[in-house]
Amino acid sequence: MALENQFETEQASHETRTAPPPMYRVVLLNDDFTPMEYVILVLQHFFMMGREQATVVMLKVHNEGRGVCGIYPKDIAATKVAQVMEHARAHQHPLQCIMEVNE
Ligand code: NFA
Repeated sequence: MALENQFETEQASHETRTAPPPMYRVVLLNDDFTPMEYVILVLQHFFMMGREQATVVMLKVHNEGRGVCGIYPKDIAATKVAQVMEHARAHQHPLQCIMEVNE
């Protein structure tokens, strides 16, 4: 079926389109103990940032309490959170990483 005919067919049959699935923000939270250098390395490693962007995000978390690392489909966001939390745990840093729906 041609794409431009789908709307008419949906209207006539009282079908509705499903919304695209929501995206999720991965957010880092500030604490008083995790070293700044460690946070920069985490952002570079797990979020594919260069050193300069990673430093900007780290300082935003440090100064404002939280900062967005990236926005992803749900399963990818959940994997990033789990990877960061496990890495921080293994290195005995209290760094917290969460995900939240982006709307
Ligand atoms: N606030 C931490 C410090 O002063 C640095 C930090 C930044 C921690 C971002 C967590 C997240 N060492």
